[in-house]
Amino acid sequence: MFESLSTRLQDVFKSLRGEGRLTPENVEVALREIRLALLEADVNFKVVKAFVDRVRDRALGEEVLRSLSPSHQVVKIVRDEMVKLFGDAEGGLQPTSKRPRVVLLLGLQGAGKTTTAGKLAKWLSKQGRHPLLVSTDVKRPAAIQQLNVVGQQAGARVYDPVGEVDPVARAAGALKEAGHLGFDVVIVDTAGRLHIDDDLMAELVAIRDVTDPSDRLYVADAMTGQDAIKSAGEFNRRVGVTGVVLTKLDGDARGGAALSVVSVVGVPIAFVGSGERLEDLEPFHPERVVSRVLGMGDVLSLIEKAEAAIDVDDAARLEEKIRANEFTLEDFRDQLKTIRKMGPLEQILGMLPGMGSIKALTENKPDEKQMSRVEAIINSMTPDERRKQHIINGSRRKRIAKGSGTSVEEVNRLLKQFVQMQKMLRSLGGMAGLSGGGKKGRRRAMEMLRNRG
Ligand SMILES: Nc1nc2c(ncn2[C@@H]2O[C@H](COP(=O)(O)OP(=O)(O)OP(=O)(O)O)[C@@H](O)[C@H]2O)c(=O)[nH]1
Ligand SMILES: [Mg+2]
Repeated sequence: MFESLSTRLQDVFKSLRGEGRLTPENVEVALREIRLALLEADVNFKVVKAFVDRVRDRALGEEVLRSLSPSHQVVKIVRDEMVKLFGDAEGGLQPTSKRPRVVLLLGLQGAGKTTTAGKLAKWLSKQGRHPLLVSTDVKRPAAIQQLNVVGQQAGARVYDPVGEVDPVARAAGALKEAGHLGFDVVIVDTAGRLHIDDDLMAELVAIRDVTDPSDRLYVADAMTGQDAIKSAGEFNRRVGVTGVVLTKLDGDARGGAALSVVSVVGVPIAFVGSGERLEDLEPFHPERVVSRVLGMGDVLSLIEKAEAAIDVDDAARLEEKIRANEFTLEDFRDQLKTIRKMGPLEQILGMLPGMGSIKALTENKPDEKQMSRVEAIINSMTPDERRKQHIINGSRRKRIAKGSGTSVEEVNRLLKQFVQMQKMLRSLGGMAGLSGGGKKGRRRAMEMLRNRG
């Protein structure tokens, strides 16, 4: 459902990455686009404003613009802030030692409470728990029967004392029954209303007081617009909400309103429902959903790895060397080491979205062994040879090949590649110097260098 939001944000990121250097101006342009994308997805305007302000504060912070990849950093900030927007807490139920624990489901008519009751029962049973269901919806004639059917589908027991029409007595009875029969969870389904009214709220408060639920889940239909925020706030004020269940995520709703519920009401998303079947419920994982919305695969963990492996000062020193044409075989070896510090090459490439499917890559996997051999060759050289590779004549090549357990051909190949690389770096450094915008050119050189691994 977050598809169009997702597409728009990804476009913003793409153009950000195209910028060699990040300035307050192009951050501002990106922020404007992000703001529009969120508003278009029906996210509450106050939530959007606060979000954009937070991203701006952090993005313009000094350490971001100084970092190795400012645009990636901005993407990361947007990701972090979005996770916060989604509630910044892993979903599921609250920890409690109470037995039986009680889960109370609240919400407007048709939001999906009864369906969610069945889904939860199924989810809990799968984890070896023993849920007991009870309906307190005595207003709508078929409501109790509906829960009976759902319970049967979920293979869970439903407490249904025939003739008992008092919602509070039904809930209290279920609790007692659970205690007698050893059920460890009681799921209480409640009546919905088209609009919030005092009768309903009083009824819910009474049920809450008699059952003392550890989880009071507000069930929100993702399809509802901004109204959902108002009623969620009202339920929270009157009954107290511990978590949100977002339902109907399989629909084509823009979903922003439901998201705003989390920020405005200040409670995390506990579960998401994405279909009518009882299997269609899962605990909410903000990070995963955000990654999906932002379409970044595991790129962020790749960036984190790179940032961890590459020392900013080392990188600056290296840039300086490249500019002064002093890039040696020793530096080359250090670069290789850095790349290897990030983990197996295959794994690194696998983290890039779309890379796994590129045929050439699967057929022509980067060769870890090859990298070790290159390192071994360089290690077999004397310090002098590493700094001035032109002194490496025929007999030295033979010695290096022998010392590294490789062949003269391999040593030749490496030296040839290295000379080509030096030439390329030199021309890039020269270009950068001429254009005056040296930083951009050097950065590009660094990127190419890193890409060579
Ligand atoms: N597509 C889709 N439909 C859902 C989902 N959850 C619930 N529904 C459907 O939404 C409708 C209402 O669901 P209920 O569970 O009866 O909602 P309720 O909140 O109990 O409604 P009341 O008891 O009348 O207040 C049903 O047709 C469900 O099948 C979902 O995640 N996806
Ligand atoms: Mg219902």
